Amino acid sequence: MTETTDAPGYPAEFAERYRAAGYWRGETFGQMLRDRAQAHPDRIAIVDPSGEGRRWTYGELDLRADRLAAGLLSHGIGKGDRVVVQLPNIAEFFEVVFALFRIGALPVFALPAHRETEIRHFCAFTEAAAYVVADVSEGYDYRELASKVRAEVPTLKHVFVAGDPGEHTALSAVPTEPVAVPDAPAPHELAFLQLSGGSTGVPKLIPRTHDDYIYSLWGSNEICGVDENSVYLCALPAAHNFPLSSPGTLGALYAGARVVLAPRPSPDVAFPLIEAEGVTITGLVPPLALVWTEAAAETPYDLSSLQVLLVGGAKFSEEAARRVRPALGCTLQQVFGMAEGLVNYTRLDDPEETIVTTQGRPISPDDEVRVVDDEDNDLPAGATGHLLTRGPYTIRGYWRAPEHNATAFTADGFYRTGDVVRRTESGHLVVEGRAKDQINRGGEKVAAEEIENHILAHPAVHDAAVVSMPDAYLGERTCAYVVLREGAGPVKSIAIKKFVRERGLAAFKVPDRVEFVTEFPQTGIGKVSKKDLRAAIAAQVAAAA
Ligand code: J2J
Repeated sequence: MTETTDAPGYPAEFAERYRAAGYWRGETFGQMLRDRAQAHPDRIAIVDPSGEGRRWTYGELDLRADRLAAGLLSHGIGKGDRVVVQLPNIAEFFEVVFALFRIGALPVFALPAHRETEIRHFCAFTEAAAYVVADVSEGYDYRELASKVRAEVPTLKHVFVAGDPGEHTALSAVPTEPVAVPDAPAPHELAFLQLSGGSTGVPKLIPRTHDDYIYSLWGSNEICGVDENSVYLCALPAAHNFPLSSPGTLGALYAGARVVLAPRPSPDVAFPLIEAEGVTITGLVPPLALVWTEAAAETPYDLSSLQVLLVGGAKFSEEAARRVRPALGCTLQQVFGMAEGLVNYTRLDDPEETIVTTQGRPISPDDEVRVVDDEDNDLPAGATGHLLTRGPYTIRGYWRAPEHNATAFTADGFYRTGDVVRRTESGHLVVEGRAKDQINRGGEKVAAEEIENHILAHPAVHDAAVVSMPDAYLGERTCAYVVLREGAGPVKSIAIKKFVRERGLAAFKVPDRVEFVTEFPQTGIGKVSKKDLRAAIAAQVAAAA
């Protein structure tokens, strides 16, 4: 068992099976980078066009990770310590995470969009020893955010800043001469904590091991055709599980390929990089894939190197999917994945109909997939129901969340994905809906309960219910239904939005629309009927269109 008090591990019989089957290769991230650097030190690993532009070879990335690892150790950061990493798509992201991997400290992957409330929670809940940020990115000063959080979280001893450190410590001042790492992590141990999209009041943390995550990388590489000649463009935020691992930047590094970092995913930034670097593969969420297919028609840039476009994170409509190959001249690969584990891909040689109408099939022959009814009974082939899964890279429980784990997983260890799917005869999954109380805003996940709690803190609010509303561009946006307190004066929707924003949340969580009502529709058992609210706002949106 890899069981710890922090996170339920894989039962011994499963771990043995996954090792025997060759899925778990007994590698760690730290050693993996060392092996690649020794095999081909002069090959380019990371291209970062920001600033002056940087091109780090595998040898350089390896040495930087070693030096930073030594510096972090000298700052008292060591095995098992948590370090919240909130960096944009810059080369330092990889220097930092590989340094942490090497010493066995656990990166906690925050997104650049996260703000004070989220970062405070990640730092406090994980009792983080350090927080790593960029100085200023996209006009936002992360050093100020760090100062606030540091004042509030006693365990947080260090803030390291890529760039001008202000009152904190410059990341560039940390590296020292490489040292032998005491107690280097073992393959079955935790490598990092990833964030869940979540449906609960605060985001849950996902504990991933070296063994399990590395399997998802090389498994993805095989399915997506990533090898040492590939060039992966990281257009989405690097910390997100999709661009990190499906096959993502870490998959590309595993293959000895080249990673190109796009500071933003828009065509005006990404297309020139595709031409200049000969990008062969990249991943996008559906709204961006639509923007790219439209922009490709008029672009002066040569996109002919692009072989594969992965699209996932939210449902890609069949109509949009059909446009990819004609517009971009590459193969579409739909990917339906989750930071908790299971990742499905359409295969490169699947018939075009399968590619445009399904969300793929699992990476592993040992990914167990069940489609069940509300009582966990298996449904007949082809029926639509809840997706449960267990397998060699799917977690058995969230980090420090025993109560939540009791319901988020079945007694025999299947993860309840909250997704509603149908399985085709070929074993491909079609995502038909969602049972979890979450809004999927073009791939960005918003937990309804989290936003409801923030709205409820408003003094004039009696009750709040957040639901999805259809949106032509993002697929879904958020609509907050609000019941005001009796006697509360008039409140405008803009005031509710401003209130939520000022509570220090990622901008994508601010409700797109606020509707005031005097009461909520009820279900038979007296709960708020979100189904009715969704139907009501969908009708209103349709009528206005
Ligand atoms: C419909 N819903 C999808 C799809 C994810 C690869 C790709 C995506 C993620 C990801 C990831 C979907 N169609 N193609 O981690 O490695 C929704 C489902 C799922 C949830 C997971 C990866 N692809 N989804 O999106 O942890 O609801 O991971 O359960 O952010 O996104 O969200 P997340």
